[in-house]
Amino acid sequence: MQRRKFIKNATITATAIISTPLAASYSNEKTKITPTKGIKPIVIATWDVANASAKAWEVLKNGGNSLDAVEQGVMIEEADESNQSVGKGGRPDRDGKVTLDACIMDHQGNCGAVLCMQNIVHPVSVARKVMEETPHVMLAGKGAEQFAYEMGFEKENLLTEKSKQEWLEWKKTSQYKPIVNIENHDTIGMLAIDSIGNISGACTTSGMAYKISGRVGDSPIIGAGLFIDNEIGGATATGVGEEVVKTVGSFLIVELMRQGKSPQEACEEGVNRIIAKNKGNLNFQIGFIAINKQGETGAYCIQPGFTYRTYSEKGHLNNTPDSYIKV
Ligand code: SD4
Repeated sequence: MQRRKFIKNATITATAIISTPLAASYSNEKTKITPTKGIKPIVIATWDVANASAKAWEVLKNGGNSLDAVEQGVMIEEADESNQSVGKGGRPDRDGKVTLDACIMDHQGNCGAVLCMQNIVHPVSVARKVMEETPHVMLAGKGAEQFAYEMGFEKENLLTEKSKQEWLEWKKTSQYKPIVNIENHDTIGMLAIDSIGNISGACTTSGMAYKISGRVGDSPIIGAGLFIDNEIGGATATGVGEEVVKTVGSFLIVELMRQGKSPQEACEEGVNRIIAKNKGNLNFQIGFIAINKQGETGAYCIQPGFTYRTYSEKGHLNNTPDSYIKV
């Protein structure tokens, strides 16, 4: 049976580079919270991804839905070769292969993901196809790539000359040091709430630079790198994915909002859980952003240096959240 037919006929229920300016001053004090007033529609995205948030806003402003907004938004970063953490131009694994992870989740709780996929510029769109065209949630490696070709995606070399030269340089010492902040460009997690109040999210990355071949982080893992519950809100993560996976970070934040916390309070608690597990060794970055059903937003991170974009009728802002470690 042709694979495409199988997909259609299936009856299975679908159910970094540490820049090391670290350890300035640790603080356990409660940080001052300035909650963002609720507003809809709105898009919120990790890092200073102005073109991506502008694209998502264009979709929302024209009455588009939140799922299209987040997909089209993050596609901008996937195609941007100058962003070396996402899509084409992403830094390779230690063997020189660019492997991409992405996921997407809609307001009905549907989701799709691709893990460790090569040669396709837009993993988020393949993830959406997994969600919409198959009875599955995740496809990995060669299977994901093969599925992408069957869905009409084209093969493309993702290793740009710049990323290749940097990798060749790295190979001289082969020291694995996850980057804390790649200023302005990093894994993109995006959440949007549209004018009828539906929330969707997407997350896409090339993962940690020079990772062991086959390594997958939090970004394509529903509940870790991204989670949406349309009754409550959504959350997404950036940073060292292993730590986010261990606390099922994005799911945790949504559940904390369900218990009554604001997006800001929930992000702080999510980061604090990770800090509690890593006492004395906070030599890494984690940043969370979150949105609730009212369109209120929040964000928190371990290290200074993380920023996030919001775009609503109030304007297009590059925001600097509070961090656990102070400058
Ligand atoms: C990962 N969370 O693969 C991603 C990488 C990232 O900032 O967000 N870098 O672990």
